Amino acid sequence: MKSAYLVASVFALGLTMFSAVPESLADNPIIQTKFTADPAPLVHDGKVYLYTSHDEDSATGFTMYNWLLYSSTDMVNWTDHGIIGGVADPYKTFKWADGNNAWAPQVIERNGKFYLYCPFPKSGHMVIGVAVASDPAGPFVDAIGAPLINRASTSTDIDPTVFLDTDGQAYLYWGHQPKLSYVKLNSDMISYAGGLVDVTMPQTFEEGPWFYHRNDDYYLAFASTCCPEGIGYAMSTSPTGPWTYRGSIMDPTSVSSGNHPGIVDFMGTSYVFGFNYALNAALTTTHRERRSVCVEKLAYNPDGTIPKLPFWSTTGAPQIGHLNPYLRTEAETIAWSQGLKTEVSSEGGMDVTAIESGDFIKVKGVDFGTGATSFAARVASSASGGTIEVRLESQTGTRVATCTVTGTGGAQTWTTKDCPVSGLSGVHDLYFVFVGGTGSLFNFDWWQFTPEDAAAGGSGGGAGSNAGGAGSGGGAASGTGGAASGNAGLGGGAGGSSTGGGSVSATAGAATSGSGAANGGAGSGGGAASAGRSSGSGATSNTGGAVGSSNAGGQSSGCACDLGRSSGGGGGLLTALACLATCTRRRRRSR
Ligand code: FUB
Repeated sequence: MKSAYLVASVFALGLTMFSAVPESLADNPIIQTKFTADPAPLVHDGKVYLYTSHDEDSATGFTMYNWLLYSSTDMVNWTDHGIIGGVADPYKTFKWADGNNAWAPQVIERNGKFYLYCPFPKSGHMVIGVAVASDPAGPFVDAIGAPLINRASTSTDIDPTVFLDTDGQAYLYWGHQPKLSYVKLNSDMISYAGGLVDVTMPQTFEEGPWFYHRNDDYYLAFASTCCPEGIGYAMSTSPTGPWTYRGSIMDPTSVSSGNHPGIVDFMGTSYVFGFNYALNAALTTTHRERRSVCVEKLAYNPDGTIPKLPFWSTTGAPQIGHLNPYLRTEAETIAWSQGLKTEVSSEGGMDVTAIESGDFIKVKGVDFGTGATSFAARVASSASGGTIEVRLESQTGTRVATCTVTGTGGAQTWTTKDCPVSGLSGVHDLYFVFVGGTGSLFNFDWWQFTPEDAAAGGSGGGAGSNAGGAGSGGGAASGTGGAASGNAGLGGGAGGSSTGGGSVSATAGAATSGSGAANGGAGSGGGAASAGRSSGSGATSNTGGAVGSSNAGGQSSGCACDLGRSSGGGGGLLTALACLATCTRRRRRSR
């Protein structure tokens, strides 16, 4: 896979380097460290959780053993949460599975539980299993110890899509032509009432149904025609049809064999996910099932129909907001990368590994505000290390920091390197360019910048995290307090004290393994910010974190925003903005 990324990145850069990019856009495909397919997005707690199937690096046909999870708060920087379930050891969620073909999954939340529906073979035919977790990042546990859908008589029981209607009735659709089927799930989500219903298929239906509701219409999007596959859709006024074919969301193209829709609304915008073969195609003209998930903005006509999109672009969807570099960010939060892999970190969550000289990570749309003074990187090296060059806008852009990493005595023996930064303010695409000798240089777990006003003393402590895990303090007033960053997935950072000696309201997050919480500093007027709660393996919580930071420092007006969440990420941006607006109004009134 390593060589694949080198070539693929050259391919992608070639496309982007020579074109003016007016706004911060994602790079499609959105995941470069693994081959991913069958995207199933879930919006939960201010974040998009993206479940995918996983094509092995060696795949020619379908070679698939597990399901992956990524998350984002801005649609361009995606945090890797690793494997969340599978059919083969060491991730065998379903002990009775044959052990291969972990195909297209979908996860839905109901009453605080997350249900993973997924197809795979048992006794030689495809079945659909269900697993349950109390956090979107798992761990997912086999819910019934047997298939939920099990018909030896057909090979069409694949690609489940699950939907919970406003009346509380949940539906599970699935299928492959010539059969599209559904059941009505019971409220426990792990059993169903009545029989299996086979449906008259919408025109061009091939596989990969995605069932959802918008206004008064029910939608069934699907991989259409074969092969190549585009994305078609049908609409109905009833969750059980009849389905009327309404056209193509994306026409098939000869450069791509498969496709598979996943559609969500997030922060007021609709998105469609699917996949292409761009990373594989950059290496070879040979078709191999090494697929890569992509995303685009989706629109609706006034009558609910969907204007057709071109095939997956190389730019993807626009970024929502900016990433806050003064909050701890997992190194595996990536807009684009070259040559890298990820692995489970001994400190919780994932880390970036297989770093060789010339590899890089791009993090898109990072807002440094008035300026940064230093850069901290959590690193480990069983070799002699190397250098992280921090550059702006491109791999060869202006270098604002150089951080030398030395051997730490082990690939999971972590240390934090602090390095000075110069000339860094405003919004930039950030590049971590890795330089050194031959072979693997070091592993990279997380990073964080320190703002200018943190050293000078300033307005108080921000909190939260771009990537879950530990929170971080913000600027300290009067030279006290200041940043505090915890270990991965373990603790929250303390907020700084405010001018006049406001106290730090909380200094640690939840201490359960793989979880992190961060609370912002309290001000002399009693203001407090609490944000960036996350759980699981380093779930992204940029929204919460950013809000914590924005609301950092006790304000003399005594305004408080509590944006904590019980699981899985930061507070909702809209809630945060409303709170911040209220605080601002109060502060203005108190002047
Ligand atoms: O990824 C394996 C299979 O290929 C899926 O289940 C289908 O939708 C197609 O994408």
